[in-house]
Amino acid sequence: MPRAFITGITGQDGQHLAEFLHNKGYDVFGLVKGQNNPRMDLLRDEFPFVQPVPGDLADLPSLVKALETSQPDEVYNLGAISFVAMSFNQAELTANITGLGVLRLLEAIRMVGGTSNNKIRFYQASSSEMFGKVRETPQNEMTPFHPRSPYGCAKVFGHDITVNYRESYDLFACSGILFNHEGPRRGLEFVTRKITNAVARIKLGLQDSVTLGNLDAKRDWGYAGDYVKAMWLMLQQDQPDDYVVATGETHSIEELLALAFAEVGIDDWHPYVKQDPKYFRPAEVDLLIGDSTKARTKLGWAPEVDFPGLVKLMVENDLRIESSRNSR
Ligand code: NAP
Ligand code: F7E
Repeated sequence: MPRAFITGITGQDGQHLAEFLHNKGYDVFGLVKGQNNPRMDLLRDEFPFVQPVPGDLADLPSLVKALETSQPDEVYNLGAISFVAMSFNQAELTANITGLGVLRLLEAIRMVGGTSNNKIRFYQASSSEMFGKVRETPQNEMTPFHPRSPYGCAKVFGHDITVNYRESYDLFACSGILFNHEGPRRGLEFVTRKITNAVARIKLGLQDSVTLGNLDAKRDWGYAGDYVKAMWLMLQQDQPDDYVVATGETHSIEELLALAFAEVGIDDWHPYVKQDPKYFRPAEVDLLIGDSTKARTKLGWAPEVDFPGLVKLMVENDLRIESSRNSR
């Protein structure tokens, strides 16, 4: 059986990828940080097939040990401080985990896999946030980077060091430049889930309104379940390469609000939405839209869930969760 090691196993993508690889017959190992990680229960209950391995992206020896224990054929680096807003307040931590963490894991792979004929295949979770103040629209693999947050800067380092290790040490290292992808497992701090959860709670009479920041931002939002397939496909190719993964459509937060509220029968969302400057960022990424032609032609990848389908999926899930939580 092939063996996969995933950092960020407790996050949204880690959960989808673990499920996907398990269904493909992989032995799945996942890096879990902390001495009493609150998400261990989730792993044990919902993903009993995942073998947890202790460690932290800030700690090289723990990564070496984790690779020695799991002996993976494929390593997926999904672990990161991934919340852009938080990266402005904890920039050094973000640089250390989201940026330097990639370097540590690549070094661990070189140490454990050997420097020549290294068989371990590596996936780096790069991000559309690297395009930031976009130089062209839509963005593809050749578009120059102009990050607008400490998170974006750390991801540029992670991306560049992945390319550099591929070119310097002949590692099979790929970088997936993924645009926003969401779903029922998305953290409540991100705008899509914040909205779908609030809509469910408003419908059930559990809250009156939702307070947001910049409503003008536009994103290319896809479904996380579709995007983890692209990660895996990258590691099945003959040659390592980098790919943009996106839907090619962009939507505003106002469109998201309209769809989410309509899903529960509310035609006018305005009375339920407030704004607070505390949710605005020091610098914004205003318009992201990805050109994933390379992934579509070379990997044969295509998204299956469209934007209205994604919003529906998320609102229905939050209605289910909130009603069962409040009927106990
Ligand atoms: P997420 O839900 O925020 O998950 C982040 C994961 O990183 C969690 O499992 C977290 O563990 C782990 N982590 C944090 N600090 C760590 C550390 N010091 N050592 C080891 N692990 C650590 O993120 P996601 O949405 O699944 O995204 C997965 C990856 O793709 C991230 O690298 C993100 O930056 C990148 N990305 C995401 C998107 C998107 O739209 N979702 C788009 C492009 C790129 P705990 O649970 O223990 O905190
Ligand atoms: O913000 C605006 C906010 O936090 C989206 C991460 O997975 O995708 C994600 O980063 C937009 C921004 O995601 C609120 O200003 C308005 O313009 O949901 P988000 P993100 O910043 O796009 C990229 C690709 C990643 O790589 C990241 O890891 O929504 N916005 N009002 C708000 N955002 C939040 N969170 N909360 C608000 O109240």
